[in-house]
Amino acid sequence: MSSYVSPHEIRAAFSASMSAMYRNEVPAYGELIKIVTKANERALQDRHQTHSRADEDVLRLSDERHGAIRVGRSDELAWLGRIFAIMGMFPVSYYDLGSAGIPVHSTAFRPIERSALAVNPFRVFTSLLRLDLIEDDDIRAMAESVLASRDIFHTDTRGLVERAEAQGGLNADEAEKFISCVLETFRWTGKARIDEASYHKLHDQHRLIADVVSFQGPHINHLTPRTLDIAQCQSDMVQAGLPAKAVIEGPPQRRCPILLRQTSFKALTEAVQFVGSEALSTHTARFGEIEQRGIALTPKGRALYDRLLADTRAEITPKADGSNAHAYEAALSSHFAQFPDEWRAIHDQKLGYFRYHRTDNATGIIDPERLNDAIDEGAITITPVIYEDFLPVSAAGIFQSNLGDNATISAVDNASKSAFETALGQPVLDEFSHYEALSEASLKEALKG
Ligand code: OOG
Ligand code: NI
Repeated sequence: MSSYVSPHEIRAAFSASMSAMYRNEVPAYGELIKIVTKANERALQDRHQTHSRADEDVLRLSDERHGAIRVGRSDELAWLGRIFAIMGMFPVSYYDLGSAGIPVHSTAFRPIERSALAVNPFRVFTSLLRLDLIEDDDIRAMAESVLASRDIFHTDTRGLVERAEAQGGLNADEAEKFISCVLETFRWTGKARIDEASYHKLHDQHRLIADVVSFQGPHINHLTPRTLDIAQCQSDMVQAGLPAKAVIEGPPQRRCPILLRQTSFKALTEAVQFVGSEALSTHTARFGEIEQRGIALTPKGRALYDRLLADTRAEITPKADGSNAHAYEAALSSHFAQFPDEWRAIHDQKLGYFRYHRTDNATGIIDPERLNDAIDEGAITITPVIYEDFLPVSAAGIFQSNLGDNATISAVDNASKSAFETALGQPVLDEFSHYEALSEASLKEALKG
């Protein structure tokens, strides 16, 4: 018998510690959790809602959240990959934010298996700064040398990672130590490693560059609980006086939720002490976000989603001050009228991934060709597979609203998944093949006699 703590338990404990730390650092996050908990209770009581939403895994809801961090060096990313692996979190998907004018590329570390997600679905959206996109040579060199001299990890972290890898896990004492060491990496300190003039030079290139380069480590920049009713939360946020973002990112409100809808409250202004200065200055980077998750789409469904979103944005781009929010929402809804809003239609047109369940009405082996008849007859039922990943256009909108809305570099079209994987030291999982395999496996099981 192994005496090692399961990676899922380590992840759950880490997620809880991170949440407690962030609640302390950013009190508005605590407010947000209250709003979400209330809205979720209400949504769960509402039978009609319960019926029409994607209802997989609601049991894990109260613990569910994702966080986000940004790092500056390849080896920082690679070590984080090893750290997250010890918590049962693996890189899924490559997100290129460069095309949206944000100088990073990213992945999300998350549990992969359904059973692991059910224990605790904590994810961390992790971005690597692309210094190659800084145009000014001197500033790029300065950023590189500042980053080169930092160590974002607690002195004991690497040793614990190596030990976990060598022995195949961590015992209870080691796991506890590991969690508290790793937590230090994400803590906000308010102490910059550079002087204020250098900070402003970086800031003038892009606020994100200043956020990544100026500090000791990748302070957690938001934590996001999952809600079943984002529209309700958005209005509750406004009521509670939280500085909510003007529009909800992602698809419009629908009966059958697809992918991911997200909104946030804007970043706080926090005190910072720069090198060589007694007086405090400020930095804004940390915020709160909420999300509502719907069905994972197939490549065909995703292409339709991407097209409808692009069509909407070609017609109207949401303004940061919210002045055209209603018009944007109306345009979004009108374009998305082309996206079927019945589970059966989404299924039959192969736009989304479903899990299949055999019922007592089924007899014998079911011919895959007769799948839709079997569903009509009630021999097989379908439930949507929840989307567990992220959307680059939404992510860019979230970055943007929290970095200042003029904060873009010139958009670049040189996404580099392979450079990212080289930096990470491992490949990222393809989300589509993963959902496909999950859906296929449940179908195979359901068709069996
Ligand atoms: C990450 C923004 C992306 C999401 O939910 O799409 C993200 C960041 O601001 O570092 O978290
Ligand atoms: Ni987020």
